[in-house]
Amino acid sequence: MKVVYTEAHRKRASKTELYGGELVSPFECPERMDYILDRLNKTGFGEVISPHEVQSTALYKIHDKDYLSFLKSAWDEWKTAGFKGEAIATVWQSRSMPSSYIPDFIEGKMGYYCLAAETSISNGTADAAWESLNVALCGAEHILSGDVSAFSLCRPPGHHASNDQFGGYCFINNASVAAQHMRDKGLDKVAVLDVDFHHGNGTQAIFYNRSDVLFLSLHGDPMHAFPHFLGHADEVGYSEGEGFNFNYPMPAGTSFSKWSESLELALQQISKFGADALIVSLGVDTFEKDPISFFKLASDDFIKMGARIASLKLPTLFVMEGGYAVKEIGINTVNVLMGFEA
Ligand code: OKP
Ligand code: ZN
Repeated sequence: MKVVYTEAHRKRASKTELYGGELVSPFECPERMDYILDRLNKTGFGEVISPHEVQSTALYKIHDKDYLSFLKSAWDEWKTAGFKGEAIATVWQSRSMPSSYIPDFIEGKMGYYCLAAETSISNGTADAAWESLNVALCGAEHILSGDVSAFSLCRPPGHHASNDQFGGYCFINNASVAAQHMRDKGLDKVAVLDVDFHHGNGTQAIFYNRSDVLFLSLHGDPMHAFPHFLGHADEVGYSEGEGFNFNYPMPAGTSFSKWSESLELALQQISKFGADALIVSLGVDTFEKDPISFFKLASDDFIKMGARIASLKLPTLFVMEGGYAVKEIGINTVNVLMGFEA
């Protein structure tokens, strides 16, 4: 399987994450990629290739044009305002402030275009986000040209980013744009299966009223886990999209035997849908030692996960999302891919 990767992810080098009332070093760090590459090298798995620049209009169908401009200028505007630290949102249009104006000043714009305050914007963030998108699109191109599988080693991740909001370490929804690109290039039906520990709220919101892209997410119950405000089982899609969105929230302590019951239900839905291709939003933060999550998957379980996904026999693009047990992230990620190929 080809593994698409670029060193340009290092431009995403934020120093601060607001966590438990403190500014800490971000869980979503560049070293994550080093451990995955190291494991690929050690096992000899896959063929690591650099992305070529993919021409696509899919980005503009998934994300709001003004949001994309905001991402590009946010850091400069923040510095111009004279702030000393990294750009962090602090104020939101809450239930009690129902106006329809988008603020002019960067502090207001941050709240408008942000969905969670842990994610700081700093120098290079937008560049890295665009490079990460290109990695996803390049993987999609390989699937479109006939490869049975590919792995887009994206960083920063994407599944929390919606049409016009960043957060949860995500800026551009890589998996969603890849799905749109596949649709634009002639595939009729694409399924996105999100196995990251966190609900893929961005992807869900993007495709919520569409029947051409099926979205399914297995995740920690949002009553107890980020993103807290989406991901319940009764969110089934809207209008045209009704019946094309499936959530499988699970409680703390969920082990692979329980988790895989949800996976089987999701796989049945994907078969029934008749997808032409599958995109897997691959987060390995379901791992038992993940520092910010509460499932109990063991390293060997990721092999079984990959094998079960392969049973669909669909062209499959893996797109990297989360996973914060940095020392084990390589083993767990490559285990999924190896299980898939076996
Ligand atoms: C991004 B991805 C935990 C706080 C979590 C943000 C998590 C973002 C996860 N107490 N804050 O889905 O892996
Ligand atoms: Zn996650």
